[in-house]
Amino acid sequence: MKTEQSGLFFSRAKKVIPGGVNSPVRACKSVGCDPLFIQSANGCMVTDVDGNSYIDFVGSWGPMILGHAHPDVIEAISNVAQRGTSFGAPTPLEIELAELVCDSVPSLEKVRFVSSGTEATMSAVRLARGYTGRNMVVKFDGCYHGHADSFLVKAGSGIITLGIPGSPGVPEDIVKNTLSIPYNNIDELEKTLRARTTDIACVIVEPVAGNMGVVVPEIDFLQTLRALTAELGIILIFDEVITGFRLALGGAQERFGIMPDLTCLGKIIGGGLPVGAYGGKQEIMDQVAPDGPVYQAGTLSGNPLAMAAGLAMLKVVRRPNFYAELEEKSDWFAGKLARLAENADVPTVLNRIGSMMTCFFTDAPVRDFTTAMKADTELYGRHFRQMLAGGVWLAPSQFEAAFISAAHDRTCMKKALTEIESSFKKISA
Ligand code: KE4
Repeated sequence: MKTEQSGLFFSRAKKVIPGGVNSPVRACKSVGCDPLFIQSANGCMVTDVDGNSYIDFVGSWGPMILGHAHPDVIEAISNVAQRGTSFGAPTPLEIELAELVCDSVPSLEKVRFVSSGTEATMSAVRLARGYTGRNMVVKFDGCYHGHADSFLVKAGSGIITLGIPGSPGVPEDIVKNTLSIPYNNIDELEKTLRARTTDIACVIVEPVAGNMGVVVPEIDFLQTLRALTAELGIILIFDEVITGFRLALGGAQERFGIMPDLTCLGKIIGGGLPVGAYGGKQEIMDQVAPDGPVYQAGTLSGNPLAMAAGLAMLKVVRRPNFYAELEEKSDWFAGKLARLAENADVPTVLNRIGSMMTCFFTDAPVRDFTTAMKADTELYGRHFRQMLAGGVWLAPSQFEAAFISAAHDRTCMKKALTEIESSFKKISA
């Protein structure tokens, strides 16, 4: 596999961009290779600058649920771009997308658009603090909510991928207000919330964790979390940046039937353009400026191109049977993968819900950060490189999710499964 052009671009990039990338996990440091630079993508395929094409299971880390370059999304962006790209003033497109998002996500009465998932979660936590007058935030080990200071405590995604404990530059004064406790541990949750009730503004949770690899909540974890936060007057924030419009039209809260007080969204709602959003009960959202005192702002919030892309994306996922068809193909693929994992010559455990999944290289169930961290990341690196050589693009980290899109068909999924079977054999040798 030729990678000369990617190599040249990487050398050039490192001269002007830290690590040669604009987001650390793209550097492929944990999987023992240099990043490939992408030229184009279409459907379930991405093509690098050396002309190599790959079946894509990263999906831009979640947004590309339709597959790449969906014609409706491209047409919507092109049409709106002809009329200008940003006005710094409200547009009808923002209302249309807000109405569609609120109509789709069960707990949303009002929503505010921002430009990233980090902005969404950061703003939701500020709102919870402003609304309750309390300062403490409870999160869960291995969950990742973006790179705002409050969240860089035992976080997932790039933080565990790079094995960094947190981050320099985050003042002790900030992190002292963040409590991180084990995911799926009801006893610890109840003990923490009851012990610090009057200090805790909110609990923020990935209702399905995607950033320590996929970890599904155990049956009563989310129900207990909702009951306890309601009883104790603590704001419950569902970080659905990954699960929103992924696990169902209404995200994890629809799939599990649990209503948070605030929801954070991102990725899919921008159709591949920079959009985040936070929303929830009108009573809470009306505390946000300019109506309320909780300040949050953004030059490009509600950007017309991003709104158009998000609208085009949501109109497709709202079509009848979209999620039923995505579930069916994901079921088929995960069933085949589970059998390969069971018969693999290497210890593997598959965690999967809907169209998101992670194959952990470990021999014990993965139910939280501690068990996820037992995975053999060196073996995952060998698997990643083997799959890349076979024309399959996986997340360059054991602690991320693989995604199936509407563009993945039986042909490409069968090819990927063949490569997976071959890789399991080769890496165990
Ligand atoms: P962004 O600021 O990256 O748009 O979103 C932050 C975020 C918030 N909440 C959840 C549950 C998330 O998964 C993310 C970002 N996800 C990672 C990958 N899992 C983004 C990839 C990257 O950092 O490059």
